[in-house]
Amino acid sequence: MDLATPPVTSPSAYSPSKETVRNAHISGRAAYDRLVAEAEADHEAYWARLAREFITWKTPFTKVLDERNAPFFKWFEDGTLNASYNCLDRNIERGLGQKTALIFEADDGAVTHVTYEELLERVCRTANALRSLGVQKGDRVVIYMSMSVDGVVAMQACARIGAIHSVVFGGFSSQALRDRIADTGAVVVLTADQQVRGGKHLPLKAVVDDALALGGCESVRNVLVTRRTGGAVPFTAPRDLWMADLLAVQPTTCEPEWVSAEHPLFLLYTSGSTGKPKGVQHSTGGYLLHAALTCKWTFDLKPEDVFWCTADIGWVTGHTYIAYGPLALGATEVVFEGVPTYPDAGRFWKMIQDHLVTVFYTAPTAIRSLIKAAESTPTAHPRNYDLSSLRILGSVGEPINPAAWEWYHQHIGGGRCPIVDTFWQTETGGHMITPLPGAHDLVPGSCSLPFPGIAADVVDEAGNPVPWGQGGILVVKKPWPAMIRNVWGDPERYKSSYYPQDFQGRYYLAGDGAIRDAVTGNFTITGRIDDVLNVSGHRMGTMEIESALVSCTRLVAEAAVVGRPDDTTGEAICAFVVLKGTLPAGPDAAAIAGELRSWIAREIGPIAKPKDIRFAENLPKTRSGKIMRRLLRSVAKGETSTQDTSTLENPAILEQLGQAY
Ligand code: 6R9
Repeated sequence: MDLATPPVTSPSAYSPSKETVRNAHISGRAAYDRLVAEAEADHEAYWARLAREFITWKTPFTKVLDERNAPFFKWFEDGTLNASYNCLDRNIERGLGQKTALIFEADDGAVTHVTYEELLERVCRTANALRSLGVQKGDRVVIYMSMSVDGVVAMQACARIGAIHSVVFGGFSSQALRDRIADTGAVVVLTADQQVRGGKHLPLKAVVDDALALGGCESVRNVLVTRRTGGAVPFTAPRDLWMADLLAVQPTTCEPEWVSAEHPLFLLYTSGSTGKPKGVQHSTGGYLLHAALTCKWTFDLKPEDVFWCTADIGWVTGHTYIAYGPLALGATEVVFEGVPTYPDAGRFWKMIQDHLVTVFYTAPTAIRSLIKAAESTPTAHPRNYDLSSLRILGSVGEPINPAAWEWYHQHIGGGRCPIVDTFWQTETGGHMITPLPGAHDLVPGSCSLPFPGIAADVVDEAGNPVPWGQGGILVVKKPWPAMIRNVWGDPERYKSSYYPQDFQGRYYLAGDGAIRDAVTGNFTITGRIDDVLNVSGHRMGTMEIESALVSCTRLVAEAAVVGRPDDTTGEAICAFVVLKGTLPAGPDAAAIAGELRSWIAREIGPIAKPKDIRFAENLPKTRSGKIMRRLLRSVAKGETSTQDTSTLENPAILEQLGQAY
């Protein structure tokens, strides 16, 4: 290294190799700059060009962006298309019928290859089955399934007939499932008898039954059940139907429903800072465009690649980068049913080796836990596996800390694979700020620069740009095709959450803070600026967990929930609880904490269980009665607070709150 000319900013920047640059779709920084300039010169023309290139339209659009009813933007509205046609038939017409679309690896290691032709046939039969039950364009279908070929088929089948799917993560409880079914007004629920994770059989159909029994789901006419384990499940005729019986009598082709580009493709529930989860509504045309485009440019996806995104179809990453993006490009992708630590923590590395994965996309929380495992169990170390097929690595869901980045780069990528740290959200549909492997220098901890055509910036509370080097609020200044269209059934909430009056409704508010590097302009995301927690890459509202706690009326009088930093999960949930009875201590407190954790698992799902539960006779409040969350956050971190506590009614509670169960 030439010490005479030290780099001005990022001392640990990695430049892409000449070969990576030469072969990349977006080859070199100048190519990136040209795209950015093209979008800046004419935002609509830029997106229209790509929409014509990436999507096969039944009827071409004549108008690109409609801003008349801003912030309810419309893109390509008079164009018609079908998402499933674009992901399946179109590839077969291009001669890819025999190409493997999905490499499915089950929990027990059994592998199934599904070609594009086979996938199309399964999708058509399922689509016909839905139609035979009267499911029509615009009807909502809830999918409560685990990672499986059937899960992807279910999503594509809905798209084929213009039904709006809403996938609910298989780890959510019956209560959470009920809330989502009721909010969507779904007519059909697709599920499986059971799911298999880490060698264990876990219920799915039984949870659906419980959810429907909770009431409010009268819109549901049928529950279609796929057999996964063959385990005994409750069955209520004529509402419940076995999928296999229905499929056996269906034709193998199915005419797609051609829909407007603005027709909703899916709803996906995600946590906000207040109230219940919001049903994020996505469009068909704009969403599919960004899914395909970002798959191609961010992952530099080529026909010979084997792509593996480890996300679950219950999250947006599994929608864009499993169910739609790779298929829209005619790629081969791995779909994995199980968990990274079963049968041991070498599972991911073995699968990369076995399936010759070239592009691997996972979450920092998985990397951090596998680092720990590799350090404690030598046999699970990636050095035991041949990972030379890898070409590009990706990260998503939360900030990746530089130490995890370096380990990922060195031990998984062999020091040669660029890491794309992709910042985006359920609401954005696809990548927003991310390196492109052949265009950007990589700086661990930074997601680099906006995807071409995404007008991301950092502003202050009044909406004025802040200078590079100063932290602020992340906004997007122009609409983009894949953006959220609405909060299902609640347009006011859409407006107030994403286009707040703080910025005169001009900018999309992401809900994250960010800072741009003083010299390069690279973005670093500094975390949520609202009451949303990110635990292992899963978004959760503190209010949601609080209301679940206080709904345990037998025990809980009051509760406050905050996040605190955690080495493995990024953030951990810390709950402060005032009980109805006397303040417990020792084993009594531990037992009640255990009870409350099970309660949360039942109300929301195991992912929402607080890591710490702390009991006190009271919560710290301001004179006006507001819970002092900032104080609770420092208590949760174990900091000795320098904050003013003179307003506390009972300072002794601070000591009580220090004890975690
Ligand atoms: C795709 C997804 C969105 C929130 C987002 C932000 C955090 C996601 C990130 C990241 C830093 C990254 N986030 N990717 N933070 N760097 N590369 O995760 O969607 O579940 O809606 O979460 O996750 O805080 O606002 P979603």
